[in-house]
Amino acid sequence: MTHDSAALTLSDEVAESLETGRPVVALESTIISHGLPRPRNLQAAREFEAILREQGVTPATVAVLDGVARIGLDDEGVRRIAEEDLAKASVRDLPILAARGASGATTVAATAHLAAKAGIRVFATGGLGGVHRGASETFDESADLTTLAVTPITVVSAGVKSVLDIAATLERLETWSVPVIGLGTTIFPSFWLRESEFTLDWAVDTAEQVADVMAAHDALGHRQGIVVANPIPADQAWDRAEHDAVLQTAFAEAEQHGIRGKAVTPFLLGRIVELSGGRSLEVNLDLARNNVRVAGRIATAWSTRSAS
Ligand code: PSU
Ligand code: MN
Repeated sequence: MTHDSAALTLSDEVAESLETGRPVVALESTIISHGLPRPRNLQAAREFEAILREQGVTPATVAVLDGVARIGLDDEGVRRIAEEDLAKASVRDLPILAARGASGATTVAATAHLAAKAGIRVFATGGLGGVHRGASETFDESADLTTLAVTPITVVSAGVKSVLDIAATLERLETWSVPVIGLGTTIFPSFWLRESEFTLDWAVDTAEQVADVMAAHDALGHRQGIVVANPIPADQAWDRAEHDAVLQTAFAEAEQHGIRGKAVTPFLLGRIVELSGGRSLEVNLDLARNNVRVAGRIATAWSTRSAS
């Protein structure tokens, strides 16, 4: 069976799950190719998929391979996103990769865009991209935000990394009318830490309540994404003092080396892993696994609701 349209190819498993109303969760590939070091990244990509399968949820890892936007990868595809030096592909790169038959790992923006086009409603990532510090001069704001303004998908994220300007990121999400809901908390998490100094207006306690918001959002005809902010459990969070010290050094180095634009996020993530002796990586993996699990529950609640 083929599920090709001009722009997208769904794996058989993903196509069948969507057709029969079974739960599906999209997973991004940039976190694998640029966000986590090799060889741990391959193991992580497989683990994220396995967590969903254990919940009876179909994983749809998204990437562009040889010009084809793939929704759901086979073993070889997962290996490629972990081991090849792929381009970091945001939404604007998609037509270029397609026309050239080239490959790329999709960011939150590109993954959300493609997954929503395929009819997937729930997506798990580590941390959302956002407004970078100094953006009032550099204009560096992730397309993750503008894409969520026009893309109907629920993204589970551990907030945004403390390397970003969190206040500005939350302001932009407000401007674009993207709902932000804390899961069990009104404190916006900051990726490796459970907290930030910013609070949210709304919290829910269960996946079913997230599905209720999704249904109401649809009923109102809203077409934005929804951000579910899922803090890392307290016993898995990074020590704040170490976190602050490592980030300060990584920032200073990015500045010294003149790192700019789309290279900033991968540079900082890589240096933070090195400077923390791998501690930040463990936290990153824990929070991502946690988000995948929660996304699985939301997708299950959503498919149950849609079936009734
Ligand atoms: N957060 C992570 N790891 C990552 C990213 C975010 O914990 O690898 C990636 C995501 O793919 C996100 C992208 O979409 O970084 C944002 O990059 P930029 O700031 O250049 O838009
Ligand atoms: Mn950027």
